[in-house]
Amino acid sequence: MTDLPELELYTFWRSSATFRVRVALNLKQMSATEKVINIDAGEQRSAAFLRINPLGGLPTLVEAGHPPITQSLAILEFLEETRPLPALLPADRHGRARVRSLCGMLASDTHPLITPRVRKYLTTEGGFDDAAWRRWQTQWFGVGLTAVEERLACEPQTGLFCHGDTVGMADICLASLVAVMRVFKIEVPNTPTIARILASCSALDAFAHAEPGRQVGAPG
Ligand SMILES: N[C@@H](CCC(=O)N[C@@H](CS)C(=O)NCC(=O)O)C(=O)O
Repeated sequence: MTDLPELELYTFWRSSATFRVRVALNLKQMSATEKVINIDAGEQRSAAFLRINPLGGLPTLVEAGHPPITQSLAILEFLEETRPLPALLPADRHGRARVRSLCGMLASDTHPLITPRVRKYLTTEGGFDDAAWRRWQTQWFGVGLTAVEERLACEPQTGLFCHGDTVGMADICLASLVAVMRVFKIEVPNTPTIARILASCSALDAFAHAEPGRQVGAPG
């Protein structure tokens, strides 16, 4: 792969946003050297990592000689432009808008509510105990997935995957949310279209190899 840039990916095994990038790299047969930032040990708040990603979030992708790229959706778009095939976005602009909209519902509106920094704030400043945090996670994962299910179930563009019969960015975002729900043992609401699409995703090596439990640092 001499035509491809040398990449480093800052990761943590159970990071949902990092899962997205791993799947995209796998689908595009690209590779990145992983650098583990241990969220459980608070390494994302270290001065060294905050210089790379001032919000202290994973993932971050670095191409030698260029500024770090933060935000998983920006990274997915960067990978798409770096290696266009297989395409993770549809060819038509309405299709691309739909896929980006589904990605936004999952990665921008749902996932941020359950990140470690939100947990830290709610448990130290907001009076949340473990049970309250669990209810919070269940609530916001549930709201996000139910809304996405409503769209996927009734929009004609839905196919074997979120958009047509080809795997793409919306599937990656969908699978990333459910992967972390499984890690935290959060019950997935009854969402049959999502369940069917996730079964198609899980059958692909690109998704299977990105599973949190298979990453460096995952509990045995
Ligand atoms: N919107 C960001 C989310 C980044 C993010 O919050 N990542 C989580 C892991 S999935 C994280 O590193 N959290 C650290 C913290 O909240 O302290 C993205 O899509 O990259």
